[in-house]
Amino acid sequence: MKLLAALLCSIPLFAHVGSPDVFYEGEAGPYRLLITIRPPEVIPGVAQIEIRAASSDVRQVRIVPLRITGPGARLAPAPDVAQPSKDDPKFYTGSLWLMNPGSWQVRVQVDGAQGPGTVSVPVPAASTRMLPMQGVLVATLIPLGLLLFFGLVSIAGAAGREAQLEPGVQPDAQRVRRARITMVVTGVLLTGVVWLGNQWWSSEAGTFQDRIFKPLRLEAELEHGDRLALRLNDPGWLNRSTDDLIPDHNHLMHLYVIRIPQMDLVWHLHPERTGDARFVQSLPAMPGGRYALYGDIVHATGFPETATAELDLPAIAGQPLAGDDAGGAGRPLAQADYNSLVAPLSEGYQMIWERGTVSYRARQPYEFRFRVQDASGRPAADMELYMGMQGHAAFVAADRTVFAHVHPSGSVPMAALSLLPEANPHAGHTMTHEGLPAEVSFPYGFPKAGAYRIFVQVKRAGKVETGTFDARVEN
Ligand SMILES: [Cu+2]
Repeated sequence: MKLLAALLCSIPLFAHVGSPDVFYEGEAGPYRLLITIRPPEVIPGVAQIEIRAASSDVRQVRIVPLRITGPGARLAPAPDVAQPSKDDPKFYTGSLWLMNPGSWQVRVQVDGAQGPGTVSVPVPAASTRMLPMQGVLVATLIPLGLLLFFGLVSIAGAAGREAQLEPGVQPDAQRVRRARITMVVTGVLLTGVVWLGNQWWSSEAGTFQDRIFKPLRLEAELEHGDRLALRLNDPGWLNRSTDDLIPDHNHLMHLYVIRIPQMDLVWHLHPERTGDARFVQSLPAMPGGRYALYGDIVHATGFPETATAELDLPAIAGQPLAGDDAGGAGRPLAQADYNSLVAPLSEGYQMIWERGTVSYRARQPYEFRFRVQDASGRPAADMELYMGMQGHAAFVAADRTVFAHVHPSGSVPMAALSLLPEANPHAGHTMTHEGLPAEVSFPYGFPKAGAYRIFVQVKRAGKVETGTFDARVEN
């Protein structure tokens, strides 16, 4: 029963919501790579790695898993050689065992015409479900078990009845009776053994159940009119704590607030920590309604989590948005336009989705490219960095089973990357505002088919702008 319950609540939830695959785009020395890592659902398990090189001068790609922190971070095992694809020489694949839950990195070492290059991609690993026993195995093992059980009972009976007889002699009534007693006793003993085995199995399953990832819960409540009080509630998972958070582009929590079910209003806020696991956020002016909250945090190990909540709010007079906080709007989901590639921004500016003719399929990595132009179609000249980045994007499934906060370097949190300074010398490198392009791109892949909303945030002329787009994804 426990096993069934574990199967039913088997949506992977850590590091974003329902979007476990890791997408990273960046440089390994002189080589630009798009890396996709699909962590296993069960740890220990095998992660699938896909690497696409932008240039064709890559000769060999080697991959190796390491812990992000602790002694394991320095003791690299021998790397595996990733296999180049037969059809596409720029595409490499490999698989790696992740032996323990927690914060891992996949180190990618590239060799090619321009010399060596290395990059490390953080990968959170956690068992998100218990694997069921395969049907074929059950169908094979149960008859075999029954055969053994009754085989042993009948062997015991035959031994009691005929073992001491000369060949050809019929057993007398006493021997037959003794044989029946032996069979009953054997049956009882074997039942006991099977029961003990089942106890052992259940206890092992229980231990494993404790290791299954349990997401942080977010408790949210409105106080003093427009102050949102948040608390991270740890249901207990391994040795996780809530007092080890590290800042991700200067904020301990990135909170998306989305009006539901229409997803027509979105805010990207940064609550202040007031104590262990406690945060507060002054809310901006908001209409009354139901809101979904997605709070991104990163632990000191580099392990990211998204704590979620939903709550009903009354109309809020609110405070003006300050600092890095920003808000945006889009059309209600009921009027979602899956062909629209233009989102209006302020002052007549527009955000253009350079989508091309691609039709999206689940579990494929794509480059999502957006361009900002002025009213006359010229590229925006006054783009700025928003929290050190050219842009921030949130991919949200219309049914809210998926939420992913993605940056131009991918779905990996910057805070986790900054824990790997030697392997990622450029990750902490802040770009300047000068000559920032009017274009931003995000590597990401939808985890499953369905309707999605994409909120893209960029900063222009001192103001954060939000472009809202819709995408339909096929299997
Ligand atoms: Cu962001």
